[in-house]
Amino acid sequence: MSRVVGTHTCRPAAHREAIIVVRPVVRPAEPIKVVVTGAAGQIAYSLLYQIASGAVFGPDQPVYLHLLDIAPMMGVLEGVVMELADCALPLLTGVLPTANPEEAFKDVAAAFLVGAMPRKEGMERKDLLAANVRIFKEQGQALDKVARKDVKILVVGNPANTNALICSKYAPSIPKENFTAMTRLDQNRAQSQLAAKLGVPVKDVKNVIIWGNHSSTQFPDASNAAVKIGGVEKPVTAAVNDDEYLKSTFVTTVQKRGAAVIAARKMSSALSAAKAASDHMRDWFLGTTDRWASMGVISDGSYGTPRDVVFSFPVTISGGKWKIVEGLTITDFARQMLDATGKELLEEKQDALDVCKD
Ligand code: NAX
Repeated sequence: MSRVVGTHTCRPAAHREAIIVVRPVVRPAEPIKVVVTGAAGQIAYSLLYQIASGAVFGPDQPVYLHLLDIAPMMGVLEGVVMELADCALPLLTGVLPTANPEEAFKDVAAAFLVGAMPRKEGMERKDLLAANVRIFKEQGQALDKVARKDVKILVVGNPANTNALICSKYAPSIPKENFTAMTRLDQNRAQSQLAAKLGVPVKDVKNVIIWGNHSSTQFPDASNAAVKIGGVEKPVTAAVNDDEYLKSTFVTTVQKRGAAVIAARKMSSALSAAKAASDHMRDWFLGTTDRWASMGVISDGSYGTPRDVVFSFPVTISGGKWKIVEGLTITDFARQMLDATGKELLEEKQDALDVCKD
């Protein structure tokens, strides 16, 4: 359908005729329901604004926010709801704060699963995994029951990859491809490190890959990355021209960046984590352009990785579907790194399955 929105007669008098300007009628999009868990926490505090302002689903897509946190945090959450109202955001059509997962996940099209138990002093990695895996089992069951079957789920809460796997296992009616884990913060960190090293704007570096687990075994890999210098695109490896740096300092800086932020800020990354979550979901909904994105996705065994763990791969996305980038060369060094992070994911998976048996 179209409608005439105006006429004008700007040609010389001799040729004067009405030019009819016809524009299609653009109906306002229906709001989509989007849930954020851990909504009273620090990542959500930055993330909610980005979602509600249009940075994730586009400037024409209204959103209805569902905010899930635990019962003791409902007072804090009330303050977050007040602040969202005070932002007077045109795309935000409503907010539902709740401590009930089934209410929170009802009919959602996108889920940011941020909420998790933080690591407390003296807590072993295994204890943290046990506590959080139980949360993601319960949330998987609730998603299975009440969410849209095409819901796109991003797990941020740690251990993100294994939480995503467990969540998927307990939501069998939702395709496995719809459960992803966040390694975009690691990708953004890696891209930023390379841009600084080469003295170029961050946008001029692309296709850095994060392989494997969002943990200290992740493999930040610059071997397929490209950089634009003086308008010409060239491999990052050639531009850096320092193999040792790319295999050691670059890798460990990215792996340990989260700890460095904690040491400086006395709190974990939140602003950058929220930005990365936005980037991940925006690319998933709206598509990647000329560059790859790294996402934890269910492994099909590509590149000799273990199947059926949530492993971070480079992907391209179109029409809301991700696809692992194929045909990359895996060097001996990369092989070792991929095997180490794959082994850790298999161990985490086994630990998580043991917890779920209880
Ligand atoms: P905060 O402790 O500030 O917030 C977490 C929120 O989750 C709290 O409000 C808490 O009440 C809530 N919560 C706990 N259990 C819940 C449940 N069962 N249902 C709903 N809400 C629940 O942590 P924040 O800094 O926001 O970090 C959140 C998670 O992100 C942590 O697990 C953290 O380790 C993880 N991160 C993951 C990153 C990634 O790249 N994948 C990077 C940043 C971050 O470290």
